[in-house]
Amino acid sequence: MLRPQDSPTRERRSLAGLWRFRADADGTGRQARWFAAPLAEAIDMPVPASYNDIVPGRELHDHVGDVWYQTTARVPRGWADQRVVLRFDAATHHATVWANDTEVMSHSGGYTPFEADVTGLVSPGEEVRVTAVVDNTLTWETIPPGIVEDTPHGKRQKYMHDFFNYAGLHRPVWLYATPATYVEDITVVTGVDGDPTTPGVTGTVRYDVVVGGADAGAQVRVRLLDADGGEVASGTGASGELRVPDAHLWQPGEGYQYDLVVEVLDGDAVVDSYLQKVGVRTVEVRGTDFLINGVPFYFRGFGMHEDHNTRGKGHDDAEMVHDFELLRWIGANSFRTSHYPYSEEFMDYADAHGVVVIDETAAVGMNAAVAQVLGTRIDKVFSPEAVSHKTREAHAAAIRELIQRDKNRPAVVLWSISNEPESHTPESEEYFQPLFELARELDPHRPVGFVNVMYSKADVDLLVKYSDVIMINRYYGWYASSGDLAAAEAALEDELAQWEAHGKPILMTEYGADTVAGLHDLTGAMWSEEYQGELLDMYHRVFERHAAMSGEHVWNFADFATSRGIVRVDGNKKGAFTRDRRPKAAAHLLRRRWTAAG
Ligand code: GCB
Repeated sequence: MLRPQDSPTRERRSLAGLWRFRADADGTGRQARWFAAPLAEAIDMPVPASYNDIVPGRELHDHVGDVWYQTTARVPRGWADQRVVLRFDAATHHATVWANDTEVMSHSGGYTPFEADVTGLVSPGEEVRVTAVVDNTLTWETIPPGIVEDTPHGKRQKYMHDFFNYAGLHRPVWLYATPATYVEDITVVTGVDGDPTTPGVTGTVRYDVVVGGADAGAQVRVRLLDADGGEVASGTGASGELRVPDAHLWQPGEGYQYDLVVEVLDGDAVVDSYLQKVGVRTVEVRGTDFLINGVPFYFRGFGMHEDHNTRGKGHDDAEMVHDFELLRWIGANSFRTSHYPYSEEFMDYADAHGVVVIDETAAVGMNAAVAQVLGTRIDKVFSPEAVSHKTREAHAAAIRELIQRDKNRPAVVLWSISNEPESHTPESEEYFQPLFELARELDPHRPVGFVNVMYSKADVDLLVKYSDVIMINRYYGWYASSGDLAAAEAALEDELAQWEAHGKPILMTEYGADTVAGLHDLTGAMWSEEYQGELLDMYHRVFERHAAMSGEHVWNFADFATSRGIVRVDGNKKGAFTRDRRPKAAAHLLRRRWTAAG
């Protein structure tokens, strides 16, 4: 699904701002048709933002079930004879949307966009009332999964992952207009002719355009412009390959992008025009090397979270640019979108600035042992009563929607289809094998993997054989060999040697220690800033002894909110930065290490 944009033939109107909002704890709003009138007893709610922390008190923070959002927007006068689309960049986790009194769409999956053609329901120059009911419930049939308990005190949401279940309209909402015949989809695949490390190499841009609407057979023209606006290649027809002599490659640290101007023609007249950014680069796994443009790439950075005070997972440009500036300051060259697809704004920024991304679905929490640590007991995760074939259908949809959304992004070099599932049982293998196949079929051009958990080590894991790279999260010195860095070092050493035997690149996708900013100790006490630094130093020492190591992503970029429980004090404290982005001592340590390397 293409992102809305302004172009010579297109316009968009943001519906960001204060919406009317009402929680619907009893779930009566649908029957009572709350969409059919101005929302009664409503409060103001900012969009985009998570609703949970906007109002003091437990009620909204812990709400389970439906909430209602409503706004009115005036459809621009100039949109007569246009196709008008209503688009939500995300609604967490399920939403049904009405334009005036008419239901126009429903969607499940909290981190990917959805849209509906509302042309027949709106009039240029008139107002349209947009209502969305958003349900934050997680069940065994959702991604991520969860369990709702009906208690005498109300519904309680349990989940098996370690970040707070922020919900609502986290990302922008748009009304946009296209001509009746329009560019519906674009797929680009880039490459180079010959050895990408040769100066002056010729780049290739394979493109496929889908035209939608009144005249789906209309003629297509494409032009590739360099960053100065000069035309470097052009073509006609819905599919083809452009050649770019002396290509300026997209590379880590330098997000050089070409503009692919895709035009739908009626004779000589341009009917629709869409600008697709294109970064020419190659990605390949060869032996234990992860190559970008033929050069071994070592991932330095973090598993992150979309997580901020007050707005929760709500997108905000200032917070986004600040987070990227902190990544730059610390010398990071990459991050993982742990544990769900991030906003398209965030991904655009990574593309534009050459920050490499491991792009992850929201399939997190399929693990009884991890659930136990976080306080939820599950007997058998991969079973008809828990993660079943129905969960897999939702998981497949999550993979499809992620790849569809991010397939053209140069920054994305690797898909992660799940974080820390149980991966040592025949049931987990049976569940995952078709999902690996699906991801490869959807994108034959990028490596695919999953993130392995410490409870499914090399001697028992059944899934790494389906992965192009080995991504592992390890907490020696924290959850295992707690506080004992000598034992932790030996165990880590031993494990890396075992993984190395697979002959694939190894990425440490998580390692770290909870650390209370300002807590200092000279006796090796856990939770202190000194311990976090000693633990990171120990890991780095071990990494340097293993040639297959292809990357280090510290857990986490910043402290973040989690559900309540006895293992978290005011959230997860493994950040190099605090939640309000102040550096802990570890941030300076990482900066020294990573800026020296890069
Ligand atoms: C993990 C998970 C991550 C947690 C982290 C922790 O393995 O992947 O979501 O937050 O450990 O701190 O426990």
